[in-house]
Amino acid sequence: MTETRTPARTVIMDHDGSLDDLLSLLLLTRYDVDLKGVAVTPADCLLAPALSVTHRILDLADLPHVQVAPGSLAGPHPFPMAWRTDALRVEALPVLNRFPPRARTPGPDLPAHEQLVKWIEQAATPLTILVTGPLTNLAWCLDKHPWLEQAISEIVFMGGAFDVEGNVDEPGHDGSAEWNVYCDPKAVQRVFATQIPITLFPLDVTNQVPVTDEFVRAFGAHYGNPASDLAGSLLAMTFGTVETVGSPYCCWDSLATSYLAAPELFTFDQIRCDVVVDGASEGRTVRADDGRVVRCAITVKQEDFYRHCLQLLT
Ligand code: AGV
Ligand code: CA
Repeated sequence: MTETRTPARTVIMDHDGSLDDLLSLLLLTRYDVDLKGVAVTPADCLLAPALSVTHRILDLADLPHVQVAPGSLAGPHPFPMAWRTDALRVEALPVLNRFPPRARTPGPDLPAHEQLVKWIEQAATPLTILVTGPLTNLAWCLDKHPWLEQAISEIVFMGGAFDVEGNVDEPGHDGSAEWNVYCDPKAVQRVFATQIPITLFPLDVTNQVPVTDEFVRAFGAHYGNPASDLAGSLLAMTFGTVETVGSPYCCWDSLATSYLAAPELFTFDQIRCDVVVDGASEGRTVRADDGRVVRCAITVKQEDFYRHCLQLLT
């Protein structure tokens, strides 16, 4: 008798194409999850190369049937262009150009926010939605079709900053916000207004996993393995962030993603929080007694996280 294996979760990913989002997608393809679709939001990326890279990563993982939807909505605060061009360089990496892109069945080509509605409606089991960029698409869905709330069992979101500095360095801003929230604070407010369980990975926990020299170079020992070469290349391209931005590139999104396969790496607290939607602290996440309860990652076993990535990607 053949054994039928039920994947632990059905997942939709909504990413925004930065190096770390792409590493996260690669990680996700190695997990025992049923990946229903991938939305690409033109936030921390240029849409065209980020879409192309998304397809190429799914090809590399032998998942060419997974649907990909191009985002057409963007939050009010665009990401710095110097960051958004990363996907252009990734798209040209030899490891993603070994073969021409695989043939795909032509899809309905709906924009990501509309496709998200379809994916959620079609899902037979409650979904996990992993968001590693702004919450723009998901907020639109929940606003236009509030009943979709019932079909979502968990939102896993990389965003926010509570007891640490933010990473927004823009004129007139006080620096207290994290970029995924700052890009579209009202989207976060809309998602917070639902009853859907949210598991949050703010800078407080992602600061614990900077991209270290040792972590990046460990991929060298596996040279020739495509997934490892891609992961090592994505991570190597993060170098220079300390010199240009003043703080290290961290495994922001990949940390949130790893929770789907390795929740035991984390400790969590239930916290009540809110988001500031205007003024100099726009996009700041704050603790608030009357705020919405989220399950917030507090600590991570750092070395176990790096080991987890290396094991899955080599
Ligand atoms: O704030 C972290 C989010 C994550 O989703 N992104 C990067 C990750 O994809 C924005 C960001 C903050 N600092 C950055 C960022 C940097 N130095 N380069 C590129 N993106
Ligand atoms: Ca991101």
